Amino acid sequence: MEVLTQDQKAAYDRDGYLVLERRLSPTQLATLHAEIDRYTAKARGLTEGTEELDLEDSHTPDAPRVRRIKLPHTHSEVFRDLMVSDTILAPARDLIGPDIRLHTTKLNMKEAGHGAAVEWHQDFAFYPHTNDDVLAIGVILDDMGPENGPLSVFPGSHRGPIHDHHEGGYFVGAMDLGRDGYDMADAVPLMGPAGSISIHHGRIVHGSALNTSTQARRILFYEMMAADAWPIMGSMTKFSDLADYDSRMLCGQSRQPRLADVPVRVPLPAPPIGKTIYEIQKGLKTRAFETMKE
Ligand SMILES: O=C(O)CCC(=O)C(=O)O
Repeated sequence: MEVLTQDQKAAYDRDGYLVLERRLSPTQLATLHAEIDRYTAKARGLTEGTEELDLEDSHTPDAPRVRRIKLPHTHSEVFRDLMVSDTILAPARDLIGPDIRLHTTKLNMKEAGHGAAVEWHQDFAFYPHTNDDVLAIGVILDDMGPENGPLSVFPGSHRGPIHDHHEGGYFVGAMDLGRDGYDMADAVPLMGPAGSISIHHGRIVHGSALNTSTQARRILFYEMMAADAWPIMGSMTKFSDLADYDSRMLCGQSRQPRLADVPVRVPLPAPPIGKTIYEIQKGLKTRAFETMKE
């Protein structure tokens, strides 16, 4: 083990998540915050999202509202450098081994007063793989409390089925908690001071509410998997060829696929609208979380 204790690893295996408090220094945090400001300044005047920025439905050119910085590692050295640092990769290696491939990155903003909810889902429903050594590391960029829309998880749900994320004949990227036997009261919010790190398993059921508080809740996700977990048909893992796929190695070496006995559902037919989870989940008729009333 590089940074985690055996107890932390056992807790992750049992519960499907971990929170590691205060892993980033105040200087690192300040650098990340400044980099975010550089991006959000670009939103003023925009009438629609760009390659870099996904905008809230309530965004206007004069009152800019950024929902997500898309694929930040592809256009920002600050976010890329953190991704390949031991701050991120050492705990990942402790959990899924030395050979790791990137799935994607995103910085979900959830600004004070309006940051969008994300409906309950399992990441593995969006990107089924040949085994489930798949996880997401969240860099918590603002103090995360119960009021500002923390990511919440159902402990142990990563050991259960992959639930149906379809509605109206399409993949809508969200499940129905009641139908699938969950009680919202059992969800655990992953909270901690800014600079902490959350880790959640690719199969864990998770979601987060609208941020109605006066505090921002920004979190930077690095999603990755063991290099021997290969995407299966329909997985929203985008690559053009093997060279492109292998260029996503974060550490160690590329591996041949390893097949494990894991539950899988195929996220097809593809959603009729959009590419981001916010757009895909618009296909849902009944939402668990309140949306902005504007
Ligand atoms: O930002 C959040 O609270 C949840 C994000 C998430 O689960 C996702 O983007 O897949």
